[in-house]
Amino acid sequence: MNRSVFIGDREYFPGIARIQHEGPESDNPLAFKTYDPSRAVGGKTMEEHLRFAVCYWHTFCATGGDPFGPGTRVHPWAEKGDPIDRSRERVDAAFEFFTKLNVPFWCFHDFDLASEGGSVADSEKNLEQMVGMARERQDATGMKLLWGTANVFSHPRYMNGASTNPDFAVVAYAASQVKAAIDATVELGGENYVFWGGREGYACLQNTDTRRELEHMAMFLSKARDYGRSVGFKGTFLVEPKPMEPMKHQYDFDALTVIGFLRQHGLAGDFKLNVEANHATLAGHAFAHDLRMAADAGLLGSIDANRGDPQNGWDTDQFAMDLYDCVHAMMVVLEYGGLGNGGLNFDARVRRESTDLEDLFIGHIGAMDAFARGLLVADRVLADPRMSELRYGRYRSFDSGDGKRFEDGELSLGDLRDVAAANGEPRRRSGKQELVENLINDCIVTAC
Ligand code: XUL
Ligand code: CO
Repeated sequence: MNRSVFIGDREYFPGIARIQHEGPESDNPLAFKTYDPSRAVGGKTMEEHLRFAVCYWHTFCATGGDPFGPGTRVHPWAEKGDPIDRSRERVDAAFEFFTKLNVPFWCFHDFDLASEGGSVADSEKNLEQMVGMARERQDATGMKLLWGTANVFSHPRYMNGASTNPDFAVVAYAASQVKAAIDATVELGGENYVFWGGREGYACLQNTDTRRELEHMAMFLSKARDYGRSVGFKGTFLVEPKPMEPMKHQYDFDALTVIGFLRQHGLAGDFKLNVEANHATLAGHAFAHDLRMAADAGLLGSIDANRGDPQNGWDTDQFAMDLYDCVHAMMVVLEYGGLGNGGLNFDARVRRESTDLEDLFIGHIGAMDAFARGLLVADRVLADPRMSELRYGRYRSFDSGDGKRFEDGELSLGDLRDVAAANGEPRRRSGKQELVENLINDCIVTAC
């Protein structure tokens, strides 16, 4: 792919050239040690397996503010007084960053790409203008859109929810945004469209009609799906589970909750899941657990790659540097047959204390290397016949005889009792967890 390094009037990351693969011996913090886009792993290149995406909001909009203090990073693309000028400069900075980092995809919310206007029509106009500019930059650089979405959680009007708001006027307003964001996603050739229900939940159970709100959420998603299909969106709609924050309880609690909801409302044909690591851990699960639940249901769509911090029970959105997390995640992805038209979006932000612009690169490079290592290790682990024996061999008693008849629904509870009486006390079979863990550790050494 032929990509120029920067295409606007100004270079926003001077002194940083295109990030190259320099191999494990390199001590250059602005080089990949493991991620090599063209390296083949099991019949596909690393770029094809990992399908990395940079998110617009954390990387180009957020400056490090937290509930106790303002931002700490100064963005040279946010200096202009006029919001439209700022949006335009941000697009240039973003496409320079994408190109230098050498990622194939990006993701956005409507109002991190454009500024919100004073009316529905003004907001639509602002978004259309910025989509036009992003489209030109995509064409010039070869970048592709992994997904678009609408921010229907930040504005005060959404304080009680968007599609689940008790006030119909707010539900309709949210629909106007989702419609425009779907149009933008189609215009930019987006492969997916995401719904993260940031305020779809409640702060107080006693003042909430949960039954009605959940029905409204299903109706809203169905109408969004119908609209998307009517304007030619052929990609996948994704719901991103999260159990809480900002609300006390969010309806899209975790992967299994969302799977049940999609199936209950006949949405599972068009919708899949966008599983985010830090959301899974907030729900009390491992990242790989939620990935596995989505994969088992055939509904793993895409990934928001990040991590939390066990000492800090909120959504810290740190870059995914934990190698075990990446290995365990890639084991699920590879067994699933890959991410299809999904990808690995870095829904992650550098720390408030990381104030150099190069830290934006360093965070992404580290996580891209961590997932590349995860891919190599997972590929090695899954190719080891001991691993499949340790996992699937445990269930061999269901492959024939009474075990098979049980799976086929042919044995009653009484039949099962008779089998138990005839067999006597079952022999203990070791789960061999330590052996599984040792095997993965050995592969970490041999595969990287
Ligand atoms: C918030 C979050 C969002 C969604 C998109 O926790 O993950 O950025 O990914 O709205
Ligand atoms: Co996310």
